[in-house]
Amino acid sequence: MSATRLRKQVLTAAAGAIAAIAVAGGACARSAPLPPVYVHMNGANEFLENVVAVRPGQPVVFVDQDTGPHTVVGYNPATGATSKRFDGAVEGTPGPGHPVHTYTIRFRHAGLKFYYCSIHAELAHEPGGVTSPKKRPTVHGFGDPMDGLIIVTTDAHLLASNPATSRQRILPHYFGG
Ligand SMILES: [Cu+2]
Repeated sequence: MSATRLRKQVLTAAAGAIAAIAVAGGACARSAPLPPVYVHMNGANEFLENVVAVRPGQPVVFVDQDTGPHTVVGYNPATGATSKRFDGAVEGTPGPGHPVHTYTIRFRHAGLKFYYCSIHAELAHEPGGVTSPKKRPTVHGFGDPMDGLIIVTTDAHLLASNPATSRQRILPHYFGG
């Protein structure tokens, strides 16, 4: 075998090995996706886990275990503008034994993602220039506006602070559970 041909074979083998490592690395990354963080609506016109922390790219799954529909709309407290991308809606479920509806969103960058349900809350301009959700006057029985906050972060302490229910897709004792 000539030296040139030998070198070519070695290079080909090396390239193959590098490609195999790249494929294995990709497969490894895909085989361990970030588990979703769940936010539940289960009958009180509130987001049960109204503050959660997630990693960039980690899915947040809103689960409607209520009979009624809800929306999940991002807004900017500084400007009052609502988000075009963070704009979800979930249908209610008729009762036990029926499937639940969900809405999933991921955020690429770290930051604070405020949201509210436009059915049960409305945005109001506050003194000082901030906008925050208020309970809709037409919604009875609940004092708090239906809103929440997603903290997108890589901070391990924040990520470990999520309530235990945020790791469960379906909570028992509610519709769909
Ligand atoms: Cu709602």
